[in-house]
Amino acid sequence: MSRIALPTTQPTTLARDVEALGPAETETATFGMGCFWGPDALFGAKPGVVRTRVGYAGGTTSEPTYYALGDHTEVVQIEYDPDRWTYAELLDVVWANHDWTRSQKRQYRGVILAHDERQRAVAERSRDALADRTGQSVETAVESLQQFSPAEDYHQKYELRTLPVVADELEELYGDAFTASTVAARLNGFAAGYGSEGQQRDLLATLDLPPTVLDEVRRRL
Ligand code: MHO
Repeated sequence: MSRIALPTTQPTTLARDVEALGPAETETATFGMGCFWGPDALFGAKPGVVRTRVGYAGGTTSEPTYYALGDHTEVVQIEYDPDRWTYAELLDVVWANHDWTRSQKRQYRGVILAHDERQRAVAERSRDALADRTGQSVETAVESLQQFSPAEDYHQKYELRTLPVVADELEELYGDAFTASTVAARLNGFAAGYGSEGQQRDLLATLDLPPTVLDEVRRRL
């Protein structure tokens, strides 16, 4: 399954961003956990998560969009450092952050979309262990990922867009690479209230952004 594609021409800020925050090898995971804005921010704030994006998957219709979703589901796709996260640990975050006891309408259903047989086996084990531990039936599905369609730009890093001064500046700096930026993923998470104060302070100290933008982030965190 393909990685989250980085544009071939990378602005210098992105190169620095990847160097500072990205490992050489990453793995990819895809989860449906309700409206995709929330998990984009939840995972984006976590150290060891290198990139996030939201999109539509889990269905069969071609070229889904927000208003023509077909049988797809809103999902978050994350690229993570396998030295810092196991897939099973990511699944623990998934279970803890959506209601897996209830079946939802298809747009918002809980679904773990495995990228390969190994992920699928780990997900099935994790699901079965959860059911055993709690005595409840797990409504969240485990399936194999067939296709992923990125959502419209205005859904990407949605929480960060509530800080337009910051989102606009980053979009200008990063261009097409905005969604794939680790910095945008982190700030999106921070904007939603995720991440410790120390983590927020440390990241902000490394960013080569205009003082007006940094002030705006600090004011709003
Ligand atoms: N319609 C809901 C969820 C949006 S999510 C991208 C809202 O406006 O909050 O489906």
